[in-house]
Amino acid sequence: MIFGLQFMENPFMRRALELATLGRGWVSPNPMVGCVIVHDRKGEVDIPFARIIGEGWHQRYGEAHAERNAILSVRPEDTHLLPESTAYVTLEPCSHYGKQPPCADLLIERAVGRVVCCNDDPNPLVAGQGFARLRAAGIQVETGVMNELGRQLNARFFTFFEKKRPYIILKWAETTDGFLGGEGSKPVKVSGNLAHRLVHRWRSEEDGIMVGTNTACNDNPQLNTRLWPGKNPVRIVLDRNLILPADLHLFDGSQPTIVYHQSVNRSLESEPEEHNADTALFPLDYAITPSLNHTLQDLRQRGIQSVLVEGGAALLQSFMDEGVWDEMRVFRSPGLMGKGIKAPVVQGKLVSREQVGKDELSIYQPN
Ligand code: AOF
Ligand code: ZN
Repeated sequence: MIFGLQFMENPFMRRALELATLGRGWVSPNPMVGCVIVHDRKGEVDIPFARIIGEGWHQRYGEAHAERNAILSVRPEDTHLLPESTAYVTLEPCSHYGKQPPCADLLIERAVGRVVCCNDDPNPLVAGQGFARLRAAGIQVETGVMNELGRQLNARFFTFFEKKRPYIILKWAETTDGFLGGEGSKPVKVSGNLAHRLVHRWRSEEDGIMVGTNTACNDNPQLNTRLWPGKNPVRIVLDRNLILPADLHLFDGSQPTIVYHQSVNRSLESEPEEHNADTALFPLDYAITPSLNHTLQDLRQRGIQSVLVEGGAALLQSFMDEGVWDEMRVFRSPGLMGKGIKAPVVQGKLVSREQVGKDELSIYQPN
């Protein structure tokens, strides 16, 4: 790889990255992928004279990959230009039969002249074989272009394969004097309406949302995306001794819900009530895991690539203590509580800060 290639701006790759983001919230556990096909005589023409002849992105899980959508978008009168064109793809074209046929084969079949990518695919089903197949067919291949932005875009996908656990986002709202909840068991609203809505958007972007026993019990959260048009994540609740009452929203069967516990005898009291047979309900899934790490491994086995941890304080702290987190999203809200449950002390480096209604949102990443 040429030095500095990973940061160098390329307008076509920038466009492909932009297209990829349109799949956010809809493609997981697949990565977001974009593809731009440029008639540039295989990179010989200066960029100002090159012309985009096709564009596409991976839109929905299970549906066509980015490369196929880009190829399909090329007008019939332009298809003869493919051998003189470069496909800018944000990820190595796949080489396996999954829900879709291999993109590498399609690019070979349509005789695309050159393929340029941001990242190699860490999925062991692909991992270099896509590039090998293209090269074997005589297609020029370059990778590592805007590599850093590609990794940021699919941080969940890369974390899942490289760290072998889901991507973890810790989220909470605290008052100016550093409390995230009151003294009693009654829930206290800390952040404002706009922040609330943003959290629902975040929920639609992750595979799972996790809460601990106290939060499940005191706040009785629904953990859905009713304030945002998006898919509902899997609900994950840690209920070590299976003490949560069956009438909580969490157990209403409206979304897939996993209950992690350490109780060998699953108590009958914790079974949900019989539901109305007319509605399609998800059965609760109970799993015994002795530690946080085991819980994460179980989630990995289930293909859950990212988890938004919504509290409470003890659960958030345990992720920090174990050093398993990738982002912290903290709302700081005006107002003082004086006493109550102390918010965790933030760690890591500040990567962004912005105002969301009356609340200030700060995002941190590990050092
Ligand atoms: C690509 N282009 O747009 C995407 C790729 O089950 P499948 O067939 O949808 O394959 C999923 C895997 O394919 C996924 O884990 C990742 O390795 C790759 N995703 N590859 O060439 C795309 N979304
Ligand atoms: Zn593919």
